[in-house]
Amino acid sequence: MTRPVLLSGIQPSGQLTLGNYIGAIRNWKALEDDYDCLFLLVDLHAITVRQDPADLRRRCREFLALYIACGLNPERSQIFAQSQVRGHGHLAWILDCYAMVGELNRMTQFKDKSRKHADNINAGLFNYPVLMAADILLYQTQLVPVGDDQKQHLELTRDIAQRFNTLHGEVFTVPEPFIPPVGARIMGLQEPTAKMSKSDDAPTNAIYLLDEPKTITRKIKRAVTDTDGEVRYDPQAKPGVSNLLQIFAAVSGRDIDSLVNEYAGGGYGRLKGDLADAVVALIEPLQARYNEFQADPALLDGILTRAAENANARAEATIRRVHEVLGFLQ
Ligand code: ATP
Ligand code: LTN
Repeated sequence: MTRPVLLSGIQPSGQLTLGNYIGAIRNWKALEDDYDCLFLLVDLHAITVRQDPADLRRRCREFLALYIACGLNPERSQIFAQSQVRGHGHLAWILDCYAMVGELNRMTQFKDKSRKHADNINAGLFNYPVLMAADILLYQTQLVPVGDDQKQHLELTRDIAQRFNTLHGEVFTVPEPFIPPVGARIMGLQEPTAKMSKSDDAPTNAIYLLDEPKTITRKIKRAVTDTDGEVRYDPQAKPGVSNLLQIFAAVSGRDIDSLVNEYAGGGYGRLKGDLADAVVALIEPLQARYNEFQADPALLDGILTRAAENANARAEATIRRVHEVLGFLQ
């Protein structure tokens, strides 16, 4: 029996956060057995922002080691770098001719990143969602597990696929997003009205998967809350406390109501202390496994190379079909 295809990606930029884990990686693991999975280190996407080459190379291995430490199975799933399969850039060019400038102009990530990197608003940043569409459509993907911020890109991918199929026949599978019901948008600890992000300049705003346990505890204890002292879930009026409750629900598997019942009236101290313990209990074993994998670079490179070979063959099949319907010489 062939399993449906699942694909997702993370940029090898910055350091992986608890937001990446809750919004993306742990859902990949939960779905891994039921799908034929491809997990990309999207290095072509990462260079839309300037990267140091040595750091980029190091991070690709580091992220892979963390994925395996989080429980992904490289024997079963294909984990590789986007740049190892030339078809991504190739299909992105073709799909550029099926994506409208007006559509790309509406992408909120483009607007945010343009504001953040005002000195380098390059064309890659603008075309970023088309490369993401290529990643997905190249493998006839059915399901794409992502955090809430990627929903708009997924909708664009579906529109591009449908537009292409209407003109040229059923070439692409139209993918569905998978957005987790809890934890799809973990906010910053210091700035709880903006999402926790792995390439933020303010390290106390994010919990990194490789932070030392005492650093994690300190960051959670210093997280911004408010002054009314009431443990209640209300993201509008109480973004800080609501974010802590959301993180707690995600890492403990409990629902927010039961946490509110337990901590109501107790002030924020006990909530923060218990949350810090729960996060550390999740992350400590993961770090121990990470250190083992990191000590074996040959193992990591072997995983990437094997997966890239597998993915290349699959990508070629789609590209052949695309060339045929477009009238390119074979
Ligand atoms: P960067 O700051 O480098 O742009 P990022 O932290 O936004 O990075 P991405 O590589 O853009 O991370 O995203 C990887 C995956 O993690 C995506 O599926 C994204 O939706 C998810 N994700 C990122 N941040 C969060 C968050 N704060 N809460 C939930 N999911 C998140
Ligand atoms: N744009 C995504 C990363 C990404 C991705 C993908 C996610 C690139 N290609 C394909 C899912 C499927 C982001 O999180 N910034």
